[in-house]
Amino acid sequence: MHPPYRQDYVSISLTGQGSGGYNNSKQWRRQSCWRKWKQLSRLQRSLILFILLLLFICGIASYPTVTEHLRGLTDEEQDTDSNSVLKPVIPHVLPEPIKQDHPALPEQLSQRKLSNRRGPPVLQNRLQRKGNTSDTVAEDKPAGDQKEGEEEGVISWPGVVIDTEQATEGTKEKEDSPANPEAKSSKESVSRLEAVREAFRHAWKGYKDFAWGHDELRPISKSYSEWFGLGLTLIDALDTMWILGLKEEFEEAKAWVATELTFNKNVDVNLFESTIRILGGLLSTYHLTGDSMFLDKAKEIGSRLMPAFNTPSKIPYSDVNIGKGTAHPPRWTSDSTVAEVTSIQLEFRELSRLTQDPQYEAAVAEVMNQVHKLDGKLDGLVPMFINTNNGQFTHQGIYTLGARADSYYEYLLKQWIQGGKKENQLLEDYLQAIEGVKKNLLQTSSPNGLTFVGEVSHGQFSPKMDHLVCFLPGTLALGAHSGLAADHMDLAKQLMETCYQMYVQMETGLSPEIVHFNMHQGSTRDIDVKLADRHNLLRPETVESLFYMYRFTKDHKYQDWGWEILQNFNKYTKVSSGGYTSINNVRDPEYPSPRDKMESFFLGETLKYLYLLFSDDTNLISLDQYVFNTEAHPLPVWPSTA
Ligand code: DMJ
Repeated sequence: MHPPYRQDYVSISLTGQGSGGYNNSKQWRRQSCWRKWKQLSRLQRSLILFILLLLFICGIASYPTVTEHLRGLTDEEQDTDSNSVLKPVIPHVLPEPIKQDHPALPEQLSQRKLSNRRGPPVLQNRLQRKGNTSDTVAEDKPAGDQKEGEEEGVISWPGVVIDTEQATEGTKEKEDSPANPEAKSSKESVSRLEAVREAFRHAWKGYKDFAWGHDELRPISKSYSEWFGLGLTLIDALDTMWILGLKEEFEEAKAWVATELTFNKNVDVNLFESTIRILGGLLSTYHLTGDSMFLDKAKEIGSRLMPAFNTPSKIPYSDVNIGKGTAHPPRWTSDSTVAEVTSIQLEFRELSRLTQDPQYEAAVAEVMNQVHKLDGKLDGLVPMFINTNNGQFTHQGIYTLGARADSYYEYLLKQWIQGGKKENQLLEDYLQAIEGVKKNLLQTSSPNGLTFVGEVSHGQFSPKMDHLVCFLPGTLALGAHSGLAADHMDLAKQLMETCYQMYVQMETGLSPEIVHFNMHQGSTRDIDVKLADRHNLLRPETVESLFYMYRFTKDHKYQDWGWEILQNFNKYTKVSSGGYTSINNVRDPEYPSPRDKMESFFLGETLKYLYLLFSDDTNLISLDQYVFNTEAHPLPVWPSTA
């Protein structure tokens, strides 16, 4: 009986060797099974068939339950997936609960959910939708619009990955409760405040990891750049951390200032930049914290800057060597910039008040008095340069509210406010200048009639406007709030809309450095941008003005506009390893081209103003008690002595 079996066995063993025996083995298993089946009795076979049939019937009966269960599992998995979509690319940008020790935030702040809205902002023209504030929430392309091969949430270029995941993106839709608009508004405000804190932490992480104690972070190359070698970003950011309630970060920075910051250095610093950022930052932090260490440091840098005023005209030089105590103009000229010599007054006046040493105030007041009397203005508008030898304006004939003149106008009003609205000369110069703007620089664009501030060059009007000019709506609004003509507020509203359009009409939703407005009938678009002007340096002026406009009008559209801008900073300028970078091209959302620099004013100004914009607490730096210097450092309005 057994030989065939043995024969099979032998045959399989032999053919299986070295000839890919899988088929033979399978065949053998099939034959062997069949043979075994044949060897079973009829009863045994019937029993097996019956059991198989029974199993089959049970299987059919339980199918719906099983599929239901399986569907449930699948849905759960999908939920998990969508939750994972909600998570930002980098875990460290997840929002943390607000710390309870923040002086200005309510305790009930909760952890914010993140949304999965993605994609470049739609190029929008809000002009068609004026008055509808709900329209101002950014619209994103549907997910299906994403280009093939485009990795969601990340823009890459050689050596760089910028995190475009929207850590700040709209939680609004999910959290809104139509039944309770007040709760909605407060929830929204809390989540936006937290988003700014998150942006700050992310920027600070980059600075801490790669640039600690240096002037500026270079987030792409994970390094730093030095300008004055004085920890510029750290000092500029001190009061922002205090205002945002980031106490841990603040304490670390304070320890650095106390132990590492020294001004006895053989280094040339720019008088204006070091006054508004370092002196202003230290004075403001002293006022907010009451810690005299900051005042001591302020006194030291203030006194080391004083040699700048030792010029034949008393108009200060642009540069000072704070170690040697010498000063000089730039190598190529003996001129200083008008905005620079007239935008150091708030800080030096405050230093005199605090130290009871009049020399600081006297030096900067002399500059204002001279500029007040100078020939060469156009209806209160000043040229861009002033000579340090003869004290006269030079390169006359060009009038702008942009670079090199901007903060002259801002400081006329703010000094008047700082001093208790008594110094009439400052007020008169301010009012005359605003009339000069209206008469000479104000125009409207075509086709949509945007009001803008252009420039005059030797009698010729140019429809060019720097982003820097966007400080003006805020300053006009502050003036109107301080009792000046109501039509200043009307102009502020129009210019605010224009500055917002400078963002909205760009493909990244971020403004370029300079725009040109079309004025000819038949133009198809209001704004043109030259190739060389397409960069964005993370500047603050528009969000600064949005803050003033919201404080004074309580119109939520200004908060919504700021929210869009923050989201676009997160989308196009946030660097995954920490920090934010200025970019070269606001018109190319696919390749905004990073410049590898985070300016100190991004932390000193931009994020601070965004935070204050989203806060409904008008006592958080009350505009009746504080005046912001041009680097967003709040200094007190002097108490009345009358
Ligand atoms: C800042 O340093 C100040 O706001 C200055 O007045 C203008 N330039 C930058 C910000 O853009």
